[in-house]
Amino acid sequence: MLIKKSVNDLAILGGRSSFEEQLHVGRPNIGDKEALLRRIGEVVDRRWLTNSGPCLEEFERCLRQLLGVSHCDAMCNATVGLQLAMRAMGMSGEVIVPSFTFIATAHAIQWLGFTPVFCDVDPRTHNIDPARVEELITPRTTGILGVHVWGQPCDIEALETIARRHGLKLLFDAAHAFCCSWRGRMIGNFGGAEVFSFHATKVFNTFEGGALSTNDSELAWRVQRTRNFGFAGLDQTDTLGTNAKMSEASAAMGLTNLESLEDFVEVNRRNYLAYMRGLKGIPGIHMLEYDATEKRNYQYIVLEVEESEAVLSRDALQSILWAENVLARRYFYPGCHRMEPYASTMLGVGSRLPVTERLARRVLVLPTGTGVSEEQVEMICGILRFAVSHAGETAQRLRGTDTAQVSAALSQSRP
Ligand code: T4K
Repeated sequence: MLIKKSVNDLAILGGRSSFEEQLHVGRPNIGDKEALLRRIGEVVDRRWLTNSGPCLEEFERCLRQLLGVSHCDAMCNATVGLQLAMRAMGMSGEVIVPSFTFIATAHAIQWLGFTPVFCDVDPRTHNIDPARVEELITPRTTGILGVHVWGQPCDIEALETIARRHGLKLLFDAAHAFCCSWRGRMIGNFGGAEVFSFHATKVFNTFEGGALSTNDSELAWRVQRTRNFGFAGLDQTDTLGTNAKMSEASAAMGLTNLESLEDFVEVNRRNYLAYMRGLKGIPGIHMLEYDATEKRNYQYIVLEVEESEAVLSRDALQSILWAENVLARRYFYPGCHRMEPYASTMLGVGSRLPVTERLARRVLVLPTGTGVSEEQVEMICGILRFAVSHAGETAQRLRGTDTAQVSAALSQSRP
């Protein structure tokens, strides 16, 4: 292990990087390669590559069983899954959504020609704040799109109450929450529907992919129709549809990765505990704690940096880590409301989103997953501890360095 003895040993100040290879947030977890190749070989031999083949049917059966839900339809990705869900649920006009989420959530609404109305989040959970939802409801509001950020469920009960009281549809973006529970029941069972992402960077991936789960049979039927161009039979459509199908290769990856899902979560949990130990007591570094009494996938290691205590800003710490080849991410900087096409059409919206704005300045997400070992976690914690314990000198030496520029330059070196 490379030991930093003076600030000159920090890679950002000319020292050697702690890691030879870059450590990413969201390196894919991949199960048994032999099993995957065998399944893909069978797909090729069958010459049945997509359109509800045997792999997809088996995969959907496994998903329903795992989630304890009556319908779970695999999709090409979560973004399109959210669009299908909103259409099938009859949303229109305005949809209330947090700004502290990946841009896909807002874009899914806007893509349908609806208006995302950005709501602030709870500073403790980073999830949509039900206390702020009601004040945003107008005669044009038709739905609430909650996001289970970092795999921590929203305040489902409070959102259900508001939705019921105002006759609104309730949909959950569960992109982060596969294999998580709320009050002992699996995510996938709540609201009108929930949408998972199985993107490469998620705890469980199908290369690209996602799934929509619901206990509403009519809704599921509409989603199945629209997923496949609206076909009701050969040469016959009965509604507007799109192509949101999952291929057999993706379903084969899904079946294979399901066999290792418990291992993936266990590795994440071990890394999470190693981070907890390693970061304990570092001034200004606060790690998000998961509820150990519920199922969690521990896919995101989320820090909040309090600059007044750490003496280094979140951005400075990110640049320090990047120079060491630890590609920490500022999810969800700068907040959807500050990204286009929203920033220029929703001027001033930030003033009603103080928590979102604060989190966008403070949050830093660290690498985990099966591509990261506990020893590497300890090294990452060691770098952060060293930087913060030498914060005064480090900050002084970094003065005049545009840390954003350092990160931008380093990002060019990505594969
Ligand atoms: N709702 C929420 C709340 C979401 O977080 C997301 C996606 C969605 C909806 C939409 O789901 P999908 O439509 O994608 O199913 C990443 C993911 O691309 C995105 O799926 C995810 N959220 C978001 C939180 O993170 P970026 O822009 O940070 O991705 P990128 O390409 O920088 O990948 C992250 C790191 O992962 C890279 O540093 C390298 C590594 N990586 C990535 C890929 C794709 C690999 O090592 N191998 C790979 O194959 O958004």
